[in-house]
Amino acid sequence: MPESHVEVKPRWTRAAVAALLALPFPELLFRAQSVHRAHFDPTQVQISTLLSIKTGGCPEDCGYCPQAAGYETGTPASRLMALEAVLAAAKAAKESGAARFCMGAAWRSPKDHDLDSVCAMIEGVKALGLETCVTLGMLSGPQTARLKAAGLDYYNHNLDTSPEYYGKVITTRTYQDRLDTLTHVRDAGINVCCGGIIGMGEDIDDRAGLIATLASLPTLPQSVPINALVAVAGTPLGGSAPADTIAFIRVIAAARITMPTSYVRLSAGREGLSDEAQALCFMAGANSIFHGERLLTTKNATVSRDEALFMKLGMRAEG
Ligand code: SAM
Ligand code: DTB
Ligand code: SF4
Repeated sequence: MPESHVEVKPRWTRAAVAALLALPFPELLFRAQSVHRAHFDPTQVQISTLLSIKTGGCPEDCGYCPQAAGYETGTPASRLMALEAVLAAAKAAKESGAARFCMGAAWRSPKDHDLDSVCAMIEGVKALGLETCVTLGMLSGPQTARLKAAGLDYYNHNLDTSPEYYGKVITTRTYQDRLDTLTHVRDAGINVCCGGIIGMGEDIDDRAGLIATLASLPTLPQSVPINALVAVAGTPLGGSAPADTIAFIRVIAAARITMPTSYVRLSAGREGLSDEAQALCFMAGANSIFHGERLLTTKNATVSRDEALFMKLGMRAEG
């Protein structure tokens, strides 16, 4: 039987997650904090830094993405970066406190000769004493084996939203394609980083569907990025109103409760959150961030603001 047809028994139903999302906010946060403290030190935050190693010109049509070739977003397409430039960025990230270095490429899926270059980057970044993560689009089984052999620690591949809402955002690859890539990554023994985006016009039921699907994967993703949409002019979702902040924090809390041992990353969209909102995200169970002035193509919260926030909150980088 093909892997994609293996039946998965949900550990969390959509209805159970929807019930969590509908809890009174103090009750939801208490439950999330209780789960968080049973598994993690609530004062510690895992720090990852992103680098776009191949930007723009992507053939996919993800409605949120400034790197899709089909949208006029003013994001110039570039070729794969040179190894030396990637290693210089990784060294700077380490000096700025990152424990993990995440490299992203605007590909539908990597070509085998691209993987030669990416494997050299993984080996070089690891040699600097950093954990490695890449996000390169869809992968086959043999490709995941190559990445594993290069020493890759994490692969990021998001489900983005619920199975039902997905087709309203992306048409060039299916939800099942994404689940299949996640299966290859898991089977290769690479840690899975998989999450989604809030604020794309989805309803509460879609948010519950995303979290229930993530929490029902055959093994929990080790890392769960929860992104708030960064609305980029020129993309189909460029005119979206920001997601309600309390609703966003509710999704973080639901991710924490349903995936107790996973790192939950407060990801894209952090720049637009107040210090108070970020503090509530941490209290709801977020324990990882992207640190550094840029995400892939858009601005992140600044390094100096993060340092000041951690100081005010008495929180610190893990490790
Ligand atoms: N091309 C690869 C792929 O999509 O599989 C890897 C890079 S892609 C940019 C990685 C993830 O970034 C997407 O799956 C999406 O969840 C997130 N992302 C992209 N643009 C975003 C935006 N404008 N706001 C929030 N998250 C975004
Ligand atoms: C993830 O979930 N968020 C990151 C990372 N995985 C690759 C990407 C966010 C991208 C935001 C838009 C941009 O900067 O291009
Ligand atoms: Fe391409 Fe990834 Fe952007 Fe989709 S999210 S358009 S696959 S770079």
